[in-house]
Amino acid sequence: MLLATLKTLHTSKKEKQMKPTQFLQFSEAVQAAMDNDRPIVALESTIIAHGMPYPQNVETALEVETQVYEHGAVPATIALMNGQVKVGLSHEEIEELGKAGAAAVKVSRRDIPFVLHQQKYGATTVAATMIIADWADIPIFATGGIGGVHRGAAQSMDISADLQELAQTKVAVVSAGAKSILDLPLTLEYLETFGIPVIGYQTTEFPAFYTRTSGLGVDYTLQTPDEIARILKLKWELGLDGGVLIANPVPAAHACSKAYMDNIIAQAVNAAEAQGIKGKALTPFLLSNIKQLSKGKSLVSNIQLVLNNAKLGAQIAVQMKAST
Ligand code: PSU
Ligand code: MN
Repeated sequence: MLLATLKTLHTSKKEKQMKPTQFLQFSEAVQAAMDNDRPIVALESTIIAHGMPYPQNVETALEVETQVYEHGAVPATIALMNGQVKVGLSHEEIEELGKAGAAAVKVSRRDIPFVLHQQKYGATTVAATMIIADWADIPIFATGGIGGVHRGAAQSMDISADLQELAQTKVAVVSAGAKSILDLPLTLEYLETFGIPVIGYQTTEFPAFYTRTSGLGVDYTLQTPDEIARILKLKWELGLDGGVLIANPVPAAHACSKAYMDNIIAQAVNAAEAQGIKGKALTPFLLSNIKQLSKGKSLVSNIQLVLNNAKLGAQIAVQMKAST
């Protein structure tokens, strides 16, 4: 009886570990990297369709891919297109998605089967990109900023599904922290509650996207991609599944001033409140308002920090393969 129960438990655990690889459509470059056991960095597509205007979104997405290549890894931009889960996009596909912009569905965990079934363009958020990267066995993912606990969440309960995904999915996300459109102290509390380690890369402070500092700490400060790679491996070898947040501050030369961004973010948050913007529309609304209010100034920082994260992501992915 006990043995039967144990066997059932064992099987169900095994079944849980089975990944739906039959749904994955790898680009040639990503397939070749997989076949040759080369390092790969996953990249998201909401940042392309909803995070930046055309054509800078496409230019940035392509530069990000170049950055990953230049640091020894292969980029795998993830999106849903024509009923397929794409792991790695061609330049033409990146262009299509960038042009589609807000017409592409913003896809988080709950949206994946619907958008596949409807054969729509789906731009994957941090949460959905983590899920698909995990299906494809890609443990490193680079982006700009993650979603988090929104200001006023005690009333609205608006907490990004990105945080819950970090709690359960075995992927390390390289970001420049989070924008202060969010309640950053509550975001860090949530990460702590769900056991998600926050690593500061060469920083003791949690960066706030446009700025290198936030006045808030990180759990651990690490100095090299090699050290990060070793600790990620150790965490997962110990069976401590779930994600890790790697916080990489925007390069100093491209950081915005805190006072300037605080003022713009406050205006954007007020506009959202006045117009009653809620749910999945809130983050894109805030992002596009900030862009307009800063007259493109914030976009320069945004592009540079994403490139910087792509570089670190590639360096960590290379070390993950090197230290086996
Ligand atoms: N924050 C940014 N830029 C972004 C996003 C968040 O600074 O592009 C995008 C990411 O794709 C993130 C998503 O996963 O928004 C979070 O949306 P929500 O808050 O609705 O979960
Ligand atoms: Mn939300």
